[in-house]
Amino acid sequence: MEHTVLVTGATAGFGEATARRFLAEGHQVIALGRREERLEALKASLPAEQQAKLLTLAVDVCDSKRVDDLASNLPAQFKHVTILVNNAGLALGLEPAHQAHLSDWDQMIDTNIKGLVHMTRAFLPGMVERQCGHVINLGSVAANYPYPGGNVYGGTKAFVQQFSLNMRADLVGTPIRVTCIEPGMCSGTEFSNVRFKGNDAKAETVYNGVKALSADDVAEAIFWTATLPSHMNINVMELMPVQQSFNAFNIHRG
Ligand code: NDP
Ligand code: 8X3
Repeated sequence: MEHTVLVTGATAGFGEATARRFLAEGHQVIALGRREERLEALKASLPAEQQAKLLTLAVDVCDSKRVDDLASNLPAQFKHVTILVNNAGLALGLEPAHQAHLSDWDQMIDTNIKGLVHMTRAFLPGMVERQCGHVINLGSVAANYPYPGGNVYGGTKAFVQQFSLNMRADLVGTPIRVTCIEPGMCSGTEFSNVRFKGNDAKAETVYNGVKALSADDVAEAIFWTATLPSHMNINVMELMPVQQSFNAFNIHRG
């Protein structure tokens, strides 16, 4: 089946790689992001037959009015979205909770939780009506393993996991699928550049000596999940580089 895949945060990282993956397989893609010039560059980099299957929309997922109206304002060619990839998201800062910036917390909650929820509410009714759809949410290992400075970021991703599972509970009896993809350390995206607010040298050090996941690895996981036989649902997929694992409990002895 030819899908129409809406990917949020398609101007960089996982979202861009996911858009490219689905386009390369002949599917239609609606690519969203705030940076219009990146969307234009994505389109310009594609062969003509893929350009014809790509709709780019400069949308801030925190603009709830725009998001709520999105589904009813799509051109006819793209209006039946079959896969929604809620990927737009960010971490800001790594300070402990008592020193973190409240504005950073607000932006993470507005994007990773409220943006994702509004996108879902905008597109899910059409999927249920047409009895066809898959919502794929980008969670994180940060939902499952606390780490210092992860405070609100990890909290938003724990929300994404539980919201995904609760949607599965609501949608049983329909063919609609819901998946939460939870990557660990991934390099080659703008995630750490954004977290460290443009301090690219600091962002680079995060990945020193590690063969981390790549955006293409995550796009592959998303594509695989989305193209499994229709009776199969991946509820949660956690993936890490082989060089990443867990830590022992941190005991402070007084
Ligand atoms: P990038 O920073 O490379 O990409 C993030 C994308 O989100 C960009 O396209 C950005 O586009 C978009 N975005 C951010 N805010 C908004 C907004 N308000 N409205 C619309 N789009 C927005 O990050 P990654 O690709 O690495 O991460 C993608 C997702 O995966 C995020 O949800 C992240 O939390 C999660 N993740 C990342 C991991 C990693 O190690 N990289 C690991 C686990 C999960 P623009 O600025 O143009 O709007
Ligand atoms: C991104 C991975 O470990 O930086 O979600 O939180 S981590």
